Amino acid sequence: MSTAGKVIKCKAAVLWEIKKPFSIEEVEVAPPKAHEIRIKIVATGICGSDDHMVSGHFSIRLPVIPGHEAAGIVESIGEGVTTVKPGDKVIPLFTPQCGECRVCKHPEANFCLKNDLSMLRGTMQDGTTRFTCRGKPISHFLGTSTFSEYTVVDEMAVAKIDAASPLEKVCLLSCGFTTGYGSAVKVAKVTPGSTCAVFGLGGVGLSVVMGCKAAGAARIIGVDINKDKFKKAKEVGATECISPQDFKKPIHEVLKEMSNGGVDFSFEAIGRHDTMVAALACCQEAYGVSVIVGVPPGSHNLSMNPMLLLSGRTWKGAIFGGFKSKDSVPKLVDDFMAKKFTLDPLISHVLPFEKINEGFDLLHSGKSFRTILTF
Ligand code: CND
Ligand code: ZN
Ligand code: ZN
Repeated sequence: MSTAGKVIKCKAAVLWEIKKPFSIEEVEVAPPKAHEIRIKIVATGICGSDDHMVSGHFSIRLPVIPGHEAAGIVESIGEGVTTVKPGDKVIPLFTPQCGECRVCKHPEANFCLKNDLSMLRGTMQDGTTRFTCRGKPISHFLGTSTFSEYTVVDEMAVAKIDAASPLEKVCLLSCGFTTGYGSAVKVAKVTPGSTCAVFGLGGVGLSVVMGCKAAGAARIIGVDINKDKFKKAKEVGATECISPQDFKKPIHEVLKEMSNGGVDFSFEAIGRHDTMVAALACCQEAYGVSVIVGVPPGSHNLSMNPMLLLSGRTWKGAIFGGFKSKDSVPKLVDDFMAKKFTLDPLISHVLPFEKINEGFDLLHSGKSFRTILTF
């Protein structure tokens, strides 16, 4: 029996209070309105940004259904949807591509003005929600809310992908891999023979390492306080790994010494102010490029010495690896299917969706790179 046009009751992980475990609830998911799509989520990854939601760094109204890294199958479409049909394999996009705003029309930029990361409204584009639970409306997360068996997304935030793609792997192209890889190849534009430093070797940082390697970097220095991350980082391309805790000197000085005066490219994939400044300071003072990938805590300001930039360094940041989402994700899936890169090293754990809290425990204890939850 078709579910199109009807409310679907299904399970979802609802965050009722910050810093508390998720509760698996039965939620009601309303049918998609015009230009919206309802998706059956097949697999969803746990990203550091979902954890920022749990820790209270995103001021989205609670209760909320987080999750922004997933892949699934279109269940039904709203009026006027033309780019997908029921049964299509799709990836939800936490950075949409409306195609019409000045950012979408800019040849390089990708942070579409219709994104929900700036305003954190926690709603669909029309300002309302499609989820209810125990009679209460539930907020959306970055327009995706993939910690639910079914979710509703705007058409501008969905990419149709190859029907043969394995959803439990390509879900990583919905955030972690794309964000890290693009930060290296597209945002920093890492050059062959260069030296790179990557701060943070979680799922995003490992993907930065993979991007640096693909771009032909000669040296890739991984930096993490958890040495258990080093083996995997070396497997995917890091040539050396160091822990700041093993040195008396500040880590940026250690890296400058290791690289004869500063690395060519540095990346912060942790989300801390001190490491963002250290990553900036460790790159070569006249031409080094440093990219902020990690999401900082809340909306606090950081202080830095402007001399770090006056000498010639470039400091950048990017969401979703600088990729225009709806255009790029299908191509990245094609590249994955053509074996141009692999996602297996990123997947450390696969758990049934109901074990989502265990997945977050693995992230907190530093044991996982990416945990994929399957429905
Ligand atoms: P994850 O928690 O897996 O990795 C973080 C890594 O940093 C871990 O290996 C830690 O051991 C390490 N670390 C923590 N503190 C320090 C420190 N002081 N010095 C050195 N290493 C440290 O997270 P993830 O890889 O999923 O995400 C990383 C960041 O990327 C996080 O801030 C997340 O919010 C952000 C991100 C950004 C974007 C984007 O579009 N820019 C998209 N998704 C996630
Ligand atoms: Zn746009
Ligand atoms: Zn993410």
